[in-house]
Amino acid sequence: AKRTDTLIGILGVPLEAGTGRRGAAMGPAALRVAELPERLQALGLKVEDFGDIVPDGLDTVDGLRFDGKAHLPATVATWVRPLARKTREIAGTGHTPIILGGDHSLSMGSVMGVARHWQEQDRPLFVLWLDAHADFNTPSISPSGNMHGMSLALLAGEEELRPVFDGEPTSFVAPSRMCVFGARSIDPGERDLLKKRGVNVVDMRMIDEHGVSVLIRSFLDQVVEQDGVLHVSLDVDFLDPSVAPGVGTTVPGGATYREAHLVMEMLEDFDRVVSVDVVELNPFLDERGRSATVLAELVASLFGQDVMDRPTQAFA
Ligand code: B3U
Ligand code: MN
Ligand code: MN
Repeated sequence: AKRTDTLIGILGVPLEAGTGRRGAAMGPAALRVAELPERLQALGLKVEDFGDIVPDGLDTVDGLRFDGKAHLPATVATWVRPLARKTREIAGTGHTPIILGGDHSLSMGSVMGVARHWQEQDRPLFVLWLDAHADFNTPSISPSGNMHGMSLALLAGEEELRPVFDGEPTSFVAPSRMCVFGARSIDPGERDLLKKRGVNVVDMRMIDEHGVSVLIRSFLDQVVEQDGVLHVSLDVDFLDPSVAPGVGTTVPGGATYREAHLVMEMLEDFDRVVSVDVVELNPFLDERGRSATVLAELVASLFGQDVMDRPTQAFA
């Protein structure tokens, strides 16, 4: 189904300070080389590319250290603060933001921005976190200290992470409105915290038993019941490494090419996706652009690329 009235706003975030490994800063460039914007244009969408975001100066985040328990938190803050402002602005002008990463710590900014926008509109925002990991650590429980493993915890409002936004509240998405989908690597402390906060976690065992379609549908039904809107955060490692090898932390047993496309197609039918992040692509580790191309195809699928132009399924 074509959606010619959708106005897309693309924004690159060449951030890699949230990972233990370099290369993700080349992600936005690789996704543009894979013609992600052109693929959406070819579907009839209006696409505006806002280029790459410029971080604030390090002097603006003095003293952000988390007692040495997090790796480069000040640098991450210099990116996610302006990103929150910019994403809110892009959403405010009626664009559907598509944020090209960059590591997953960027979602601290992108989701903060869109969450504030939708709060002004009195629409509950839900978050679908397509990822091998839950990214629900805090500095005191993280085994690695890497900030990309903490973004969802910040968005759920964990007090400990508030300094990233200079003490501002970060609880704009209720944990019950978050769904981690595709999980297969969760740290012990992280697992306890997820349970305590009541985040929905769909792991690979559930996907094997029930299939992606039933599980995605039951989450989307909740969004519809509460008349909400949906942010989709797509981590490359949601996919199996054989499909998308271009990522720093490969975890075996991920989603297949077909499962991932089915999720995207269901999201397109659903028609309530208001913003998207594509994160963790590491072109330095990719094989001849394969992963970048798969991601560009998946985003096209999410915005209406299909084989038969079938009528949209009924989502009441
Ligand atoms: N949970 C681990 C591993 C990890 C999280 N996200 C990624 N890796 N990409 C951590 O470092 O917090
Ligand atoms: Mn992630
Ligand atoms: Mn991950």
